[in-house]
Amino acid sequence: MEAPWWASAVAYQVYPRSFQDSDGDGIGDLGGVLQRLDHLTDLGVDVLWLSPVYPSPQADNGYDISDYQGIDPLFGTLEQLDELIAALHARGMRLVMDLVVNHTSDEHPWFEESRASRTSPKRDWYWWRPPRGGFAGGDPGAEPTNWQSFFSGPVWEYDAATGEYYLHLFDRRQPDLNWENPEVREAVYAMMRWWLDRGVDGFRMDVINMISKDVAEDGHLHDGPPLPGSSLGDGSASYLCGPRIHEFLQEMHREVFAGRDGTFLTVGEMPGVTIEQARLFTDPVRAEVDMVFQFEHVGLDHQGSKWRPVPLRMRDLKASFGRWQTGLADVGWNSLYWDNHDQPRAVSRFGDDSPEFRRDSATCLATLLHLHRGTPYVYQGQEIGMANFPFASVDDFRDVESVNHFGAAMVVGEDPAAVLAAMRRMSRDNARTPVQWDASPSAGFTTGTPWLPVNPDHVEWNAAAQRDDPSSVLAHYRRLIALRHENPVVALGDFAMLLPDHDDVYAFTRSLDGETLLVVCNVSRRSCDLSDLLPQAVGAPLVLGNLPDPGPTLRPWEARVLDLRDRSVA
Ligand code: TEU
Repeated sequence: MEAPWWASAVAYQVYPRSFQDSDGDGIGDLGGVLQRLDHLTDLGVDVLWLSPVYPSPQADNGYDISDYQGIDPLFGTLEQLDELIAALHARGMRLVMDLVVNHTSDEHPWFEESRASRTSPKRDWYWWRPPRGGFAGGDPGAEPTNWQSFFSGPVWEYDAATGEYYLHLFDRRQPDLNWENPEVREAVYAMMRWWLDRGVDGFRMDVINMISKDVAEDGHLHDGPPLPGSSLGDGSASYLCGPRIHEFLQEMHREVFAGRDGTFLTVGEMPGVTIEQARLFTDPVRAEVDMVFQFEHVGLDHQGSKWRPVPLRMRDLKASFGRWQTGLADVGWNSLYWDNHDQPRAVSRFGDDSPEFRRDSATCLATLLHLHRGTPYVYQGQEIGMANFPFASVDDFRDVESVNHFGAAMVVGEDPAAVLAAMRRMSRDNARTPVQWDASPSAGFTTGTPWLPVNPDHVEWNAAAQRDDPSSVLAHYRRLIALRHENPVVALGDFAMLLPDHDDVYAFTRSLDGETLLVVCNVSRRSCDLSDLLPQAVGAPLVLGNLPDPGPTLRPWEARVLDLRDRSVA
């Protein structure tokens, strides 16, 4: 079968709030995205994934949508979105919109109608349940199930007016839609068709593997195993890849994409998805989604909860990436990412953001990731080596996940300093500080006061300083993206992991039609002699590297892509 276009494509994620402000209100917007398109062209990316710009009360920065078919005035107008579609297409890029349909905002008219009364025609569009038997509504323990929300506390919110609870896997202001109801599904598909008719090229589907819940015929939802040290439980078995998930995605594909002219991209964001499930989701003959966003590798540096970070062991990362490469080798497709708007900055998390190694570790991590099989996603600012923010106090955080977590941790008597330390390391706000365009006081992001402070390191780390510097992180990303476009081995080659147990060196080969690339990355501060470890690497022609003058010693955070073909011929 012919390789799909996205096998050699690279996507770039824009989190509009923090990308570029065009009207001085301190919040990024569509006008700002339009101003910065040259940056994307210069990088050479193929796809822009735009995080939500729809009308929203912004309880979760737009992942709480109150109107699926509009643009929030905070971000601009529908005309500007049309302009963006046209401008991207003119530059040969595609636009992928965020599709957030596991839940809406509590201010969406659908939910307002649903909560109005128990007999509302839209009552069943959401998950309403009576208090647990023997309990009065609102009492502790009266929640219909014991599930813990992703954003702390129970997933159920009591509505005194109608005497029932509604389900929200995320914040209480993000009620879950009931996908069991065919009217809900039809409304979502109609909305998706409306966006495709406007010219968008696909969707990144937010937590799409959570839309099917395991519900008994009588409507009962099941408690999950208790979480240690909590009165709540883990409900994930009831909502991750639930019983009808494949049916729903196949139906969506049929109703929205089948028979439509054009090339589209569908990306399923799927926390907790297994390789076996991912194969099913992305097997082209099943017609569900093109690729998954999976979370295994970003779960290796914490235990149980993201707020309990532990050091990453390189062999665990290799084992995880290796399993996914092998598991989707014949069938299916994966996304490749370190960073996104929910993750701390990779150079601080997996690399080394000390002045000595920041540039080298940023380019090393980039090389490692981009040489895997899958579609790489570059998150805004990653391409200039942006790092975590030096948060001083709990008042510096804006993200609902962090703010809720701190509140919940204080209620159960955790040590504030320890909680703050974990938040500094793991908070999503690390990813959300403004993009550092230049060295000016607001980094070229805004003429006003940025909604989240600009990282003070922007005086040194910014796009303007890197644009014409061939040794910059930015220039390195440009080369990696070009390499995927030019070299079919990078896009399609078979993957083989080398040295699975080595703590400092991450190495693998990619092979296609007699050509082999050897990728060798030193993911540590220690130098390493290659002659014994990987003799085939010594003297092999360099396709791409992140340090000048490669010799027999692999320097700290050095990355090399080597061509083994010439050697086997010689
Ligand atoms: O995130 C899904 C998700 O499960 C996690 O990444 C979660 O946001 C959190 O970081 C876990 O610690 C998606 C969006 O990407 C995220 O921004 C939204 O907040 C969330 O869904 C709800 O829409």
